[in-house]
Amino acid sequence: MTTATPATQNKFEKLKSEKDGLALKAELEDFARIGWEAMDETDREHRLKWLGVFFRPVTPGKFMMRLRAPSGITTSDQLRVLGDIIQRYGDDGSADITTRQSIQLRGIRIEDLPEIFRKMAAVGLTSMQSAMDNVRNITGSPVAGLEAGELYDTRELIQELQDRIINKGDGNPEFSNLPRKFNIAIAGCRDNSVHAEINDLAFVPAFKDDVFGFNVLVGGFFSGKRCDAAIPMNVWVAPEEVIEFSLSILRLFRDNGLRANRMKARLMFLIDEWGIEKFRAETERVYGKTLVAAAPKDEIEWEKRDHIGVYPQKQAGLNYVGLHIPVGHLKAADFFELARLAEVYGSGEVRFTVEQNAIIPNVADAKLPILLSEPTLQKFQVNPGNLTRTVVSCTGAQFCNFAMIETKQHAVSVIGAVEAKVDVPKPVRIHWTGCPNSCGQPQVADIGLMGAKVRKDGQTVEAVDIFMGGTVGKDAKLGEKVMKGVPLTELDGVLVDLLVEKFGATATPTT
Ligand code: SRM
Ligand code: SF4
Repeated sequence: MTTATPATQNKFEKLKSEKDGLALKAELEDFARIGWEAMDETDREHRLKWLGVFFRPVTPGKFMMRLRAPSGITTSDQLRVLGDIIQRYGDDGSADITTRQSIQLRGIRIEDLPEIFRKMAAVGLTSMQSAMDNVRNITGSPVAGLEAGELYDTRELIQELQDRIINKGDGNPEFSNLPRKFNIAIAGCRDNSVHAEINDLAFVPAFKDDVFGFNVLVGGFFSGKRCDAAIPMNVWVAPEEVIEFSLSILRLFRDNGLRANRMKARLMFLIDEWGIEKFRAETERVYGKTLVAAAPKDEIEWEKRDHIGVYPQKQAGLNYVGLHIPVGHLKAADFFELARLAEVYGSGEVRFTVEQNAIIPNVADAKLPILLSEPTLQKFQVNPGNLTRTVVSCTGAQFCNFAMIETKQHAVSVIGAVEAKVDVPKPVRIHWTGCPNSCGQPQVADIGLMGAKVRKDGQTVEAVDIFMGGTVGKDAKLGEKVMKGVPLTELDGVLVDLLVEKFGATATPTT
């Protein structure tokens, strides 16, 4: 491991070397007893994140919990437990679907943590190692195993990889001290619904000599200082090699990744330092087997889809139904309702997407009309407007202290106002993110909005920088900043103009 001497270690390397975040597992009962104010500050504000629990400076004492949901898959039992956990916090209790297909709970009190962990474990839920210098939720197609045109059902692979990385939820010290966060995506469909190219390690479908496998991309990341799409590593792996190969990359990163400066600790900086040839050779050394050169072509051929609406599955007579969840926000009652719908109409499963929406799989043809007439589908629609349906938003200022602006409520109100003014012929993907950290992925959107502050009439006001040109799936490319500092009060007008000029929108006829 490339370690600095204690005197030159940055704050995070120091706190990690003093005590592993996983050690807090054994201290939860103590924390519950003494309360958050009496806790050691470093444990409370940093190390708890190894268990997926975040102190929120914006709402001190009300913690956030980030779960893991490999491929975005959950069950009705799990959703009921999540609803139950937040219900007791009244107005403080809420949740959000994240841009990595997972769930974050809010309002959590430290005194309840031991019981919460017990309840979650009983239904197979974990938040282990979901934050800080760990591997984040592993993304995969939300319609894996359902989609007629899929090339490979990635569900088991993703679950097994997660199990190996976090030791089935017990925590795994082998991977609890990476130089920085690490994102993995495994795509088995032709539409790249996982945004493979923005992950540190991504597997995209590719045939080598007619055998199915994956081409490997490495180094993709977004940060406040730099954003890069992942680059090809010139490696092809068969499905059965994905896990050991991924663990080898993690070991390589753990032992060689740059640690002195956190702004330069993501995988891409190691690739920069070594060059991709050396990076490949070193991976081969750690993997212990000869790596196979990439297949000539990635099988990413379809336009990006949002999975909202009703779609026939490959299983005859069954459908998956994608529900639009406005900015991914859920209350306790919504969890209970999604669980009920999934049990009554489907197979008890609900899946989440990187667009912060939900899918109910396995709905029989005969049950479809009744499901579609459920009152909940007025709120979580299957056919929202072309702008509303694609809005994605990060947490923003309501809970995130990095935020320059409030995002989720603005996203709903601004897009609602714009949609009332124009008709757009097809969905335009609009992503909001509260600051340059880019959790809302503005660089993959048709129109990306990044929080900023500007001076207007002598006052500092909330604004956005506008990004355009992001494409995902076929010919993926990161969007670029095209406008700076548009005050939120002027944004609907600016968006209307952009939609008319670039996306064929027309003014809504007035009656
Ligand atoms: Fe993120 C930090 C929320 C996806 C890049 N992100 C944060 C923190 C933890 C900051 C904080 O402590 O307040 C945010 C928590 C706010 C809160 O209370 O919710 C936060 N990030 C999120 C989520 C919840 C946004 C959302 O509304 O969905 C997403 C959780 C995903 C998950 O389930 O794990 C989330 N964050 C992302 C993504 C998108 C992705 O992974 O596809 C990115 C860009 C991709 C990447 O990481 O390469 C992203 N978040 C960051 C960064 C910049 C990373 C860097 O290398 O500098 C930070 C800042 C940091 O880590 O120091 C950050
Ligand atoms: Fe917070 Fe910024 Fe991430 Fe939004 S983009 S959740 S404001 S860190």
